Amino acid sequence: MTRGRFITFEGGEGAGKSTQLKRLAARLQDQGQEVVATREPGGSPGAESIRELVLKGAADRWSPVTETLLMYAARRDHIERVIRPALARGAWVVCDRFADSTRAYQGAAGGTDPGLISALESHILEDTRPDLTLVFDLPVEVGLERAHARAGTEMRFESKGSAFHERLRDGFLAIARAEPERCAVIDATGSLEAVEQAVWAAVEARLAVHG
Ligand code: T5A
Repeated sequence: MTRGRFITFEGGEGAGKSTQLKRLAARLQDQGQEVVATREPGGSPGAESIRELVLKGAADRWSPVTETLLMYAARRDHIERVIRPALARGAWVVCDRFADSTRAYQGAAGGTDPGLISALESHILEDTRPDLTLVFDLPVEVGLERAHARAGTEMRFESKGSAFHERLRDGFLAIARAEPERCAVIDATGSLEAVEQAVWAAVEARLAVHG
């Protein structure tokens, strides 16, 4: 059985990832692929319990290092129970946020030692690495406006100041520059249809979608 493909969606708040992830999942299913659409933190029952802990409450409820450890505890459970089994049976896994969010939120924006994050990546991810990462980029104020306009999701990271969100944006762009073979930057300022086309173009160009 050929291993499936692993695509991650990354970017700041309100970038449009969740919306586009659903559209990509539907397009891949139309091509006859089995698709597992999932998210972080969360994606497995244990990791969803950790999500409740880490995303609720005051902005300073957890320190960046504690957040890093909670994200990685959730991520390991998600990898073991959902991502690896799906890839092993040949499914395409599309995941709303993954390890780059820890690098950007807890690392670049939060100040956690990059050495700790790299060590966790190598011990916890092992060979479960994305084949393609779509980095959704847009000005901070546009993303926060969109995030505030949609109801019902957690607010803990949105409530950090604009300097935090600027560091976050720079952090994601730095990851994309450092790993251009894995990452594609998507201009997230366009219409839903324009962004969908940009996502599909990146997926078709880099991964064998058909057959
Ligand atoms: N986190 C996560 C860490 O700190 N470290 C980690 O390691 C991980 C994995 C997750 C939080 O956890 C943090 C980061 C996050 O703060 P969440 O609620 O899942 O929390 O937050 P987000 O992933 O940021 O989800 P958002 O909903 O904020 O952003 P999305 O998914 O990028 O955006 P989406 O699709 O929900 O769209 C937002 C709004 O904009 C509209 C949509 O209709 C929606 O109303 N929209 C557009 N409007 C105009 N034009 C477009 N092109 C649009 N696209 C979407």
